[in-house]
Amino acid sequence: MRGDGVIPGGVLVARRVTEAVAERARQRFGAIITDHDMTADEALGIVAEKGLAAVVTGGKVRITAAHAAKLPPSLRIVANTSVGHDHMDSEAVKAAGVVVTNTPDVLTDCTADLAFMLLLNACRRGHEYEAIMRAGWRKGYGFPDNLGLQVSGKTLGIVGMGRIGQAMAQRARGFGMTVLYHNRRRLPAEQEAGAEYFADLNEMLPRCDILSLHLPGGEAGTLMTAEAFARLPRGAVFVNTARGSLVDEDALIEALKSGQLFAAGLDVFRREPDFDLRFAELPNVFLTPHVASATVETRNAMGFKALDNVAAVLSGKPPIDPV
Ligand code: 8YV
Repeated sequence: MRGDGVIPGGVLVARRVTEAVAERARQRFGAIITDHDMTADEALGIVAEKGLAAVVTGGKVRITAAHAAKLPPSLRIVANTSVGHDHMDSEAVKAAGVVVTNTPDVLTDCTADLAFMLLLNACRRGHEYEAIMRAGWRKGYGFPDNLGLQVSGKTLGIVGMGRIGQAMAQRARGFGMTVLYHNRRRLPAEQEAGAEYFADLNEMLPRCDILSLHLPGGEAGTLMTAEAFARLPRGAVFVNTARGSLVDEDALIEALKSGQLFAAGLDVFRREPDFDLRFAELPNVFLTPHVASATVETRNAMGFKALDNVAAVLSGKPPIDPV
């Protein structure tokens, strides 16, 4: 640090991270570690004040085009600790000559694991059964009561067959499921692994017993409209670990109330954390608070990957995970 407090090449960790990630940031960069999730104004203010070169960010550091127009001249990289970066205007920041990176791959398995947990709980009424037990059970249920839907052998439609979509397909094959997918482009046969490709989502929807979203938010806009939900077979199940922005939540709630959907498993919402409380009133929805990547192993790996990108850029190398 210079006498005037400037830290040339310095690093700011602008979101709360695990102790292992904080320790590595201190060791490698002598980084400034925040004790609270910063806003973009706060983080960029510190970068400017201290002449820092890198900021490690998360979903709450919503860097906009307005911020990108006046980024601190010392800043060289914005390293997200997430694979999604729809919380910031990455194109504007890149256009300002600053590298933007994310953390693909390291969260693929945990996200697919949680997506499958949502799928199983939605089909097998996990929330309702759990509520019955926590209320003491005490009332026996008869042979035809409280029945769920079988998962094994059903047809799963995957929207977005990237790393996480393919990991979801792999888990579905373990359950003897037929896998269909819609994607911007068809995958090579070895990656398809027998999954059936649909260039047109509307052609795939009527074939899906269960539909799961695995595409980035942002450019796709609101994909799951009332029309899209209506194209699913009556009694289908819907799963979302991608982004709430992909879904018309009024249409989803209506489909769940009308029985068009048997159930849904949701980890992401249009507004977070102040999600639409109408979901909490529905018995046939299994809900989690955007925790698909929330495991010790994965959150450490996401943080370490962000720091690896910082190290690469600050040592004049190309970023490892440029967006
Ligand atoms: C993050 C995610 O935990 O990586 C992503 O895109 O949605 C999650 O893994 C979330 O963005 C919070 O940072």
